[in-house]
Amino acid sequence: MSNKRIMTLSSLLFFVLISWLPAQTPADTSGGYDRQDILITMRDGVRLNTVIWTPHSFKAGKQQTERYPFILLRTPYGVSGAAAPHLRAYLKDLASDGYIFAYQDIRGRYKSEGKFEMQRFNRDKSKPKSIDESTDTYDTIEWLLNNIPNNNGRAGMLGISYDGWLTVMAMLDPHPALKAVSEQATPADMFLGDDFHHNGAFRLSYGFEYAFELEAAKIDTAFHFDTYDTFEWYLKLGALSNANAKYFHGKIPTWNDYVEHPNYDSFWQKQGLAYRLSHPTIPTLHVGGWWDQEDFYGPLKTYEILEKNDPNHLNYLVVGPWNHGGWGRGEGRSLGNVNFDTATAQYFRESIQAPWFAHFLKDKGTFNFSEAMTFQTGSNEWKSYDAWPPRKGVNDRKLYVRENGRLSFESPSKESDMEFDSYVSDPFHPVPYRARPIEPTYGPGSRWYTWLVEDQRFVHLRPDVLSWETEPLTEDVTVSGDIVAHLFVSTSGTDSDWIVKLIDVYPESYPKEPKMGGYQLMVANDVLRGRFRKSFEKPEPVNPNEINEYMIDLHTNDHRFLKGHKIMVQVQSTWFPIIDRNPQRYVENIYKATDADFQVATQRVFRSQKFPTYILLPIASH
Ligand code: PG9
Repeated sequence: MSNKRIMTLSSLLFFVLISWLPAQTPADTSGGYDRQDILITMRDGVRLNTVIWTPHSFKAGKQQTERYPFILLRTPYGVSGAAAPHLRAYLKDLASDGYIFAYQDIRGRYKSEGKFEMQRFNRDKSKPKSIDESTDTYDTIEWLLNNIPNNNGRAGMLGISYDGWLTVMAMLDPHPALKAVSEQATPADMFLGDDFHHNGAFRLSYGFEYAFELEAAKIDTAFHFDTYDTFEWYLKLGALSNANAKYFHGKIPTWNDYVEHPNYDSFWQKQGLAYRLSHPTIPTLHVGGWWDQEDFYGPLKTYEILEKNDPNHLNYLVVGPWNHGGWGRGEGRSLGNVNFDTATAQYFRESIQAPWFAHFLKDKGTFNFSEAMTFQTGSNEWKSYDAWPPRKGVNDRKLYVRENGRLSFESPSKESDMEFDSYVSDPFHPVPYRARPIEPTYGPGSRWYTWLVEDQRFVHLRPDVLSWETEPLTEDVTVSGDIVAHLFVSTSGTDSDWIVKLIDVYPESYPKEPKMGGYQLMVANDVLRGRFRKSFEKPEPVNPNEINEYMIDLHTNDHRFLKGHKIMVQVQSTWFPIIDRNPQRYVENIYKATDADFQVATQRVFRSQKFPTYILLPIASH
C-alpha cells in the first residue's frame, strides 16, 4: 500500500478500511498467498482491476491435489494497496482454510475503467448490454472460473458496508457458482435508516463529507474544514442551501440528489433494498453491530426483507456488540468504555464467518448455525434464536414517562390532559450529538467510531434535553426484539425533530469498573422528522401546539439491564451536526431553506392518561 494511499484512506474511511490493512499480529508465513493483478473485461468492454491471491502452492507448479473455491471482495475503496488475505485480520481465518481470493475495484474507482455511480441502480434488462453491480459480479465470477486453474467451481462473497451492499447486489440474478454470501453492514435504505438519512432526517455531517470524499474531482479527497470543531463549521454554514452556493457549486452528484429528492420518492425507493430484493437466492449470512454508527438499520432490514420469503431456510443473522465493521478487526473485547468480557469479534471470524464459507464452499464441518446469533450485551453472552425478533418468551410492555422525571411500567395516574414536560428547542444553539470538538468524521483523531457508546451525561440536564429514569432495578430486565417509542408531543412550530434515546444507567458506585459509575450508555436511539409522521412520501406541516402521537422505530436489540442499573429515556429536538437542524417552520424543501426560515420552538412531551408517552419494550424471560 503506497504512503499516499495510506494517507488518503486514513482521512477517508479509516475504520472500515483498516480491515484492508495487514493485521497487527506477526504474519502467518505458513499460509502464504501469491498475487496477480488483472484487468477483467465486463460484457460492455469496461475492464475492472482485480487482484487475485492464490495459495502459495500454486506457484510451485506442483500437481494440485486440492481445488479451491473463490472468495470475492468488491469495493470502491481501492484494492491495489490491500494486504494479502492471510495478513488481514478480517480474512485470516478464511485464508488459513485455503481459498482463491479476488479483490476488485468497482467501476470508476481507482484502477478500474468506467464511471462510478453511488449505489448504482439496477440495469434496464431490456437492453442486452446494460450493466449494474450484479452483472459486473457475474462477469467477474465467470472469468475467474474459466481462467484461474485449480478452482473447485464455487464462489463466495463478503464485504462490509459499501462492500456489503455490493455483496447484496451479487445476489440479484446470481452466477450459479455463487454458493454463499455474507453481507455485513449493508445499507438497505438511505432515506429511512442508513448513512444519509434516518426517518427522513438528513445526516448532515456524514452526507456532506462522504459525498465529497467519493465524488470530488480528485479521488478520495477529504473536505477541508477551516475549524477543527466541525460543530462550529456546520453552524456557520447555516441553511443547507449554502452548501451548493458556497462550496459544492452543483458538482457533487449525491449532494444534488439530496436536494432534488427531499421526500421518499421513487429515487430513494428504487435505491432501497426492499425494492430490489424479494427472496434469498443463495445462503446469506447478515451481520450487524449494535452500535454501528453508519449502517445498523441495513443488515437487520435486509434480513427482515428476505426472511418474509425464505422457504428453503437460506437466511441467517448475526449481531454483536460492534461499531461499523468492528467484527472485522481486533478482538472485540470492548467498544469505547464498554467491556464485553470476551473476544467477540475474534469469535465471529473464527467460529461463524470461516465455518460458514467452509461449509458451503468446501463441504467442510458440521452445519451448526442458528437462525439468529446475537451477542446479548449487559449479560455479555452469545445467544441463539430460532427467529428474529424472538417470538418465544417475549412480551411487550410499556415503559411510561411519568411526573418528576420518573419512568415506570405503571401507566400515568393523572387524568388532566395537560400533564407534560417542556423545553425550548433553539436551532441556533443545537444539542451536539457527541462531545465537542467534533472532529471531521474520518479525520485524524476522530471519535466518530465510538460516539454511540459515549456517556450521555455530556448532555444530561441540559435544559433542552429531557430525561426520565426508573428506580434502580430490583431484578434484571432483558430486552430482546423490536423497540418502539410512542411520543405524545406538541411543538409551537410547524415542523420539528424528535430524538429519543434509550439509556442503561450504571449504578453510581461500580466497584467492578469505577470509571463506569453512573455511566449513561445509549442502547437504542433514533430521530423522526415531524413532517414525515404520517407519510415519508408526502410530508405535512404540523399544527402549532396540537398534540400528536409520533411512533419512532428504535430498531431491534438484545440487551440486559442488570439489577441495580436504571433505565433512562432522553428526548431532544436537535442532534447536531449528524442531523441537520430542522428550521421548525415548515418549508417545502429543507435543502432549499434559507437562514431566515429557522425559528425557536417550545416542545411539550405529554404524560397523562389520555396522552401517555411510552416506550414499547420486548421484555424477555430468558
Ligand atoms: N457507510 C459507508 C457507505 C456505504 C454505502 C454508501 C455510502 C456510504 C461505508 O462505510 O462504506
